[in-house]
Amino acid sequence: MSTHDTTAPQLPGYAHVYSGKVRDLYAPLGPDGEPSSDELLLVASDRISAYDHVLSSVIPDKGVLLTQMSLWWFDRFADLLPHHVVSTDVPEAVAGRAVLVRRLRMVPVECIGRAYLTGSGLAEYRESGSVCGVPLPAGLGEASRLPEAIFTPTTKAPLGEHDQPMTFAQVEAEVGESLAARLRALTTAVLARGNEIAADRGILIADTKVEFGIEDAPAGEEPRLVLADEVLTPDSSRFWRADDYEPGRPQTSYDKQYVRDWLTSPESGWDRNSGAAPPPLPQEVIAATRATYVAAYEALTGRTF
Ligand code: Q0Z
Repeated sequence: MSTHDTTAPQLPGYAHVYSGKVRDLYAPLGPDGEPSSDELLLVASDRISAYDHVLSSVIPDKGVLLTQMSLWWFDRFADLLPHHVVSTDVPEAVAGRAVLVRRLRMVPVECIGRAYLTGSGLAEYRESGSVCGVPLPAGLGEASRLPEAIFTPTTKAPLGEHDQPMTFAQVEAEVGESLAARLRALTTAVLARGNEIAADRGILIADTKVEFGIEDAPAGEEPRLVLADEVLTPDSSRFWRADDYEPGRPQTSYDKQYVRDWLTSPESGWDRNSGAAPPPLPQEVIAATRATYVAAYEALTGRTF
């Protein structure tokens, strides 16, 4: 099994549209040879990123594990809102790690929910006592659990640039009051329910990014929101181990801790601040990291991979 091919595959019958850090987007070709304008093929690769770099090593089965996790979550939110998946019948080369989806108009806001305080949210709280305009109680610190899940949206910056925090009023100005209120309610509901389900299975979900598509409704009705992209995976969320949770200090990452620890160890010979590409990962780091994705998938779904 190769652990080094990080390029987007050519897929007969599909036109490559776009590649993100770890996922690739294609448009199915119609009988006329033209790309479809109403469907997309979303492919999760085995690529992994760390410290803002896509690594030259891949994690075998990561794409399948994250895709199957998203599909499992979509079913758990079926009573809240529809999702974008049309079919899991995809080319053999991407079996299990691709979904055919409805092409939607994407909400132009990063919908972030937070259940625990860390990262940029914690930094903002320490400066102002609030995050994205949401006032929080005094005395919170690293990894504190919030009284309830909050909505902390950011701008969608182009690839490579950093997203900026938005207040709720800015989201309202961007998408309208009604849609903004629904985005907030749905983002916090997805995270709150995600944590209710995951807590029984030993996982805490500190925060998450939820992507919504918009579907036009008949005249006079509100446009419909559709759960799109991936949902509550370790790539879109911070997963922590409930067993090791200890507020007051940074928590270890459920999935990427071995990668980060090795990259920042003297053994890697890599300087995070040098701008140089990180070196390939040793086999044992790849295997240990793969095992964390398998463990998260199995703990959540109760299935054996
Ligand atoms: C998702 C992304 C990438 C995978 C656009 N249902 C949809 N309709 C329209 N657009 C999207 C979706 Cl999911 C969409 N992304 C993010 C980028 C690979 C997903 F390169 N961008």
